[in-house]
Amino acid sequence: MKLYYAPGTCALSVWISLEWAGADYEVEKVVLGSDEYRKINPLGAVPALDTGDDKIKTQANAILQYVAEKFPEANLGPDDSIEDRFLFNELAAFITGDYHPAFWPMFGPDGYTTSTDEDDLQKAKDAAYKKIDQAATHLDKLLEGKDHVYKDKKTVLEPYAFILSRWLDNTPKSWKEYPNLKAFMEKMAKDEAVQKVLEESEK
Ligand SMILES: N[C@@H](CCC(=O)N[C@@H](CS)C(=O)NCC(=O)O)C(=O)O
Repeated sequence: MKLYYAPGTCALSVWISLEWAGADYEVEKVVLGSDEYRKINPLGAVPALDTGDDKIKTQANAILQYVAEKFPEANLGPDDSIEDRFLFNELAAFITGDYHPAFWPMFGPDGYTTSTDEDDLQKAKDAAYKKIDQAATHLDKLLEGKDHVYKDKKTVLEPYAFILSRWLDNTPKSWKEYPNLKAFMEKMAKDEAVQKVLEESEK
């Protein structure tokens, strides 16, 4: 399979998950939103995963859950009961539906106001910082007294939360200021696959 990525993006969470899963894969760096990449993913966004069939897979949450299911021996998905699967889906929906979009006006404030005035663009970013802090505070609470995002096990949700939380360094409040998140980030930073992906993705 082939993962399309760009440095620093949420696609790195899929890359780390593929490493954790022991998958046979390759990666290709793309230019977000470029005409060439839109031939792969018409939305111009990463991640996209080519699994060899005629439909390229997109959407981080869906791809991460696909990786977990494709490599069951790596045990990176939810436990079996309906309550366990609900909890996993609830966390995944929070990361993909609340946490990730909170950052969008920070990265692209011009998508959130029709004004081109610098002050207005800054206001869009400032509004984002508030939403980001709310979501990061929620994640910090979820991690209270825990080493993992989901229950007491390593899952694909961890690289997802980790990669997005690195973006907090572009806000007025670093991840270091959320105590439980800080411990989680420091744990993840020691992981060999995480280190490998961060290094290779910057080449
Ligand atoms: N809904 C998509 C959003 C993906 C997304 O926003 N990816 C960012 C990088 S983290 C991106 O490619 N942005 C560039 C763009 O949308 O043009 C998903 O969850 O996979």
